[in-house]
Amino acid sequence: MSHWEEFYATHLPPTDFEDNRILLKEFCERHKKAGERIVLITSGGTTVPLEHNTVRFVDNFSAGTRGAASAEYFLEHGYVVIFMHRLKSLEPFTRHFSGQKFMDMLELHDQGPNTSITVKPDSVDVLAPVLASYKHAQEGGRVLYVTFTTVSDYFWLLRAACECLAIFETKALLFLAAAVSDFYVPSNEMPTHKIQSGAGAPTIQLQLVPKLLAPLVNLWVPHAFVVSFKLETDESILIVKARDSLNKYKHKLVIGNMLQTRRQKVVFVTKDTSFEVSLTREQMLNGMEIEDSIVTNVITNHTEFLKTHQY
Ligand code: PAZ
Repeated sequence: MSHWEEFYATHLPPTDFEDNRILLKEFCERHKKAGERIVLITSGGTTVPLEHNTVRFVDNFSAGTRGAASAEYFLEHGYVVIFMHRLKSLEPFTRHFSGQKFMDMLELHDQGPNTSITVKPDSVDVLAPVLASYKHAQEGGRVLYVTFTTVSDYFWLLRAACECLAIFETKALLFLAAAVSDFYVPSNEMPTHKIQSGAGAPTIQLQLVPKLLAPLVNLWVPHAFVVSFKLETDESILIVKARDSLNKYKHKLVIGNMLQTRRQKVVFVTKDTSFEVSLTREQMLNGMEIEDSIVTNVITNHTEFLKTHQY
């Protein structure tokens, strides 16, 4: 049994798995009939529980900005979107109004029984286009939201999504932006209950998470256009690691980024080329998002691929 098969054999699916599988199947079949292009976006970080009744877990930094912003740009370009994200991470559209930002857009007219709330005039310009795009996506059923929390949930959901996406063949694009843990505590080595401090500091042995890109590219969606992301903190190894990944898994594109500069620049790495996509200081000050350029470039690559790989 391979490492990834062993993982599925020893980890139960999440409780909402069957419901999500039905949603994914229905969504894919409906849009396949309409002849659409589809993108699966994974977004946000996975957790690694330390106990079955989880009180504590290992987590990572990802807020899901990349995935949520990219989903909006893919919708703008006419793709239908499966947005597979970490529960409570950023989502397309609502990300613009998270936290206090939303409250600050509103005005309260406190007039006793006739109290009303309006959107401040200068916020209408921000709210209106986002609301219009949200309504278009929602009313056309163009986006499906499915969530994961743990690395094991992620594994189950990713395979199920791929199995449904396979019918799109080359028209399916996978945009794997989630920050998936590389290490975990296997289910059979995890204590059932909260780790007690009375026994002293625990020694926790993490193991390597199997790499799902191998079965994904070779077995689950062999005709799809697969894009993975690679995050590093040491710039000197970024392109080398991205190329290694391409050589190993034979997918189409790796987008490399550095933790510190990921909002300003990324590097597109293909089998034979690498080029930087970046924002100027002025573009950043004007509120432009790098995901706009990332998605435009990815779609150009997908379109080129479709010209030569259409069945
Ligand atoms: O979620 P976010 O916008 O804060 O960060 C995005 C990102 C850095 C997680 C993504 O661009 C990425 O590189 N994902 C893959 C990480 C990795 O497994 O190397």
